[in-house]
Amino acid sequence: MIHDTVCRLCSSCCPIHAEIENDRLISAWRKSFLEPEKRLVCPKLNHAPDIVYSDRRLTTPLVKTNNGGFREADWNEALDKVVELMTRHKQEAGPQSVSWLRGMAADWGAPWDYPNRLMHCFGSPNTIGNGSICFVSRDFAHSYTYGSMAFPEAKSAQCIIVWGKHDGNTALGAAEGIAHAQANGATLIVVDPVRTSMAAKADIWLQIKPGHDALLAMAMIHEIINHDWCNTEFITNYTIGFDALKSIARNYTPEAVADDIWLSAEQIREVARLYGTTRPASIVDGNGLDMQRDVFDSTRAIAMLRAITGNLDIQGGDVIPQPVPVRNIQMKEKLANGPESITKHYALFNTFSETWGNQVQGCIIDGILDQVPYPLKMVVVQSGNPLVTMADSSRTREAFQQLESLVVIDMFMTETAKLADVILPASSCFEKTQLNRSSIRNNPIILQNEVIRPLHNSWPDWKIVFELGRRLGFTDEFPWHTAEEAINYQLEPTGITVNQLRDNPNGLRVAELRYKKYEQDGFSTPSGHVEFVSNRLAAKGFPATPLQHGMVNPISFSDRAEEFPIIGISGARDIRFTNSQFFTIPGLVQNGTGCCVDIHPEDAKKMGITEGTQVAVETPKGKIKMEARIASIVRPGSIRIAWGWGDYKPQSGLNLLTENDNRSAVTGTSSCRSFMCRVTPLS
Ligand SMILES: Nc1nc2c(c(=O)[nH]1)N[C@H]1C(S)=C(S)[C@@H](COP(=O)(O)OP(=O)(O)OC[C@H]3O[C@@H](n4cnc5c(=O)[nH]c(N)nc54)[C@H](O)[C@@H]3O)O[C@H]1N2
Ligand SMILES: Nc1nc2c(c(=O)[nH]1)N[C@H]1C(S)=C(S)[C@@H](COP(=O)(O)OP(=O)(O)OC[C@H]3O[C@@H](n4cnc5c(=O)[nH]c(N)nc54)[C@H](O)[C@@H]3O)O[C@H]1N2
Ligand code: SF4
Ligand SMILES: [Mo]
Repeated sequence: MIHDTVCRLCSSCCPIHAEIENDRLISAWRKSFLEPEKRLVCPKLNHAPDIVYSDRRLTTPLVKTNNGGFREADWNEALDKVVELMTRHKQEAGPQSVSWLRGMAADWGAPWDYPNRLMHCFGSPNTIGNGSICFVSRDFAHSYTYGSMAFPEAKSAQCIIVWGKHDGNTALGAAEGIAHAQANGATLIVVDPVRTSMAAKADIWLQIKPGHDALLAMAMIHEIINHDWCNTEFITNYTIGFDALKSIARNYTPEAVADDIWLSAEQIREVARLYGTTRPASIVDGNGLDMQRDVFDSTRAIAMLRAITGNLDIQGGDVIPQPVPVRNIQMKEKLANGPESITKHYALFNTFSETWGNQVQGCIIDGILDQVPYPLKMVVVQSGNPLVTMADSSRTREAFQQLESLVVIDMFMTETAKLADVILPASSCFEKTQLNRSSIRNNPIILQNEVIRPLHNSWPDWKIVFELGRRLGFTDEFPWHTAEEAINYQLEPTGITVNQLRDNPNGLRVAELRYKKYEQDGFSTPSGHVEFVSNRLAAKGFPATPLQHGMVNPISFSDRAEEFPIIGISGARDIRFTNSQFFTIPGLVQNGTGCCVDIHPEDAKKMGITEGTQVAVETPKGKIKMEARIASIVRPGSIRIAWGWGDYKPQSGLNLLTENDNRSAVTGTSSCRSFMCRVTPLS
């Protein structure tokens, strides 16, 4: 039988077909608007049965023994133990001493709302996501400019700028849209310090200096205004603060920024001309901006490029979403007059959206190690592997080792799970029904379906949270015994039910697709207009317009460039893996190829390094070992380091090199993307 569902093996949430026989997953493949021979194939999805039926899956709850090992437990005992720990810490140090830390794998829609609801009932404001380094800081920047994150409709664009994104490896549906537009004659511009396969296919590739995107965007804004390529009608009717933007951008002419960003003034002018004069044009911004301290200003400046050219909310431009009016089930009201969140220093970021909440995960480490702003005693880690994926792995490890109580909800025994007091085995994405964020942030709603029953003694995440809620005494707040009941409750305001979604596997729309919604509705900002100047930011002492007060050096350890002369770039999300996942799947790991540092031939020669040499990469924070790959995909003086290997090969964990000390005051983002380092051959 062929079933419809959504793949959640990475955050792209591709709609898929799954072939099931006798409750067993046989194979799965992506749905696509392209003819079969043009479709992109995902190796992770091809290996989905190997992942699901891996003999390394956690099969039953585990409880730590006195000698530091684990013993098997049943769900009753394991959940009672979690309740006992949470209750004890609440009595001793207050409910805020318990935190719920979320990784990316369980999704950010309903599966993010559930633990928020649980923790709010419990009295703790500390459900924390990793959004300060993934997606949410960009969402914040878009939202503070025009009310919500705009979605590139690259598929029907005539000019596309891919800015710090590598969809060919990370979001195959989006990559198909870009390829389709290119085949129809669209111009493709890629802004990336690395010559990715997307950059290789581009009409223009801007090999920008890592972390310096805000300067490029401001120079383009200046150039477009200077040549009158703006959409004057849009600016006059739907924006505020244009004169201020114009005057600040004047400080960032192509000539003024070119050397600092490794580009020529001609290159900047040409890209500004193409983007400024081709309609419709869309900009695909990505995670290359996210892990930079300056992400908020670079993304705002890019957002403003969309606005001055009038590419907002038009077909083939960047579209303002039509969110699905689901019920907010987080029960934040339970926290009224309760303790402040451990991320309280990021007040604007914490409150810019109804549901994102707290996203500065670095605060967890401060709470454990420095008791700042107050002590954390217990963390529940769900669907994340912070020991590998959080910046500054040594400090993160120290913190989790010192932590009094740790619970981990995962499918596999990770570096993080090894430190846990209780491990709860989660079901895979094929074993559970859920409502993902990609569905509710914009129409249509597409349901992720349970296509096989939960394996072994694993439970779906929703069931774990609901059962924990009931055991903590919140029986009224968690009345649901199936995923369907909970989803129907959340969907009630839309009039759509799970059954209807199952009857319409390609999705149901709550609202008809409309462009230029601003003509009727304005933008969801305080002024109702696109805001080139933000009074909300100014009131809190932040730059009202991007780069109003210049830019600090965005690259970590720049003050120690004499000892650490090379720029390290965390990059190369591999199409076979998702962050720290799937390295134990034999068909995907293929003898470990890919665990390497890309070094330019000129640098390699100077350093005495040849293809395959084992090298050490070092920063003031730590050292890792990898193999050298000689490749002119990076500029001399910079290297690209493979991402995600730290669970499988702890000595190759990239975040041993990164820092969490210098964070953006607005979004708490540290620059775990770009840092000064040195490379030495080991043999
Ligand atoms: N230096 C550097 N640091 C980075 C990044 C980088 O590129 N460079 N990337 C950053 C980004 S964008 C992100 S999103 C984070 C990712 O950080 P994490 O979310 O910690 O990353 P993953 O390695 O994907 O960990 C997911 C864990 O969830 C488990 N899992 C999978 N499916 C499920 C499920 O359905 N339920 C449950 N309970 N568990 C499940 C997996 O086994 C895995 O252990 O890392 C960030 N850190
Ligand atoms: N196969 C696979 N797919 C994934 C994931 C995965 O780990 N593997 N992770 C999922 C997750 S959690 C996320 S957030 C998305 C991320 O997906 P993407 O946004 O595509 O993220 P990356 O591939 O990490 O980085 C994008 C590009 O940014 C470039 N870059 C690095 N530094 C800079 C810079 O300073 N400026 C600019 N302009 N570019 C820079 C990198 O070289 C890279 O080519 O992918 C999701 N999908
Ligand atoms: S890109 Fe691959 S792993 Fe990610 S959601 Fe799509 S099919 Fe799944
Ligand atoms: Mo991410």
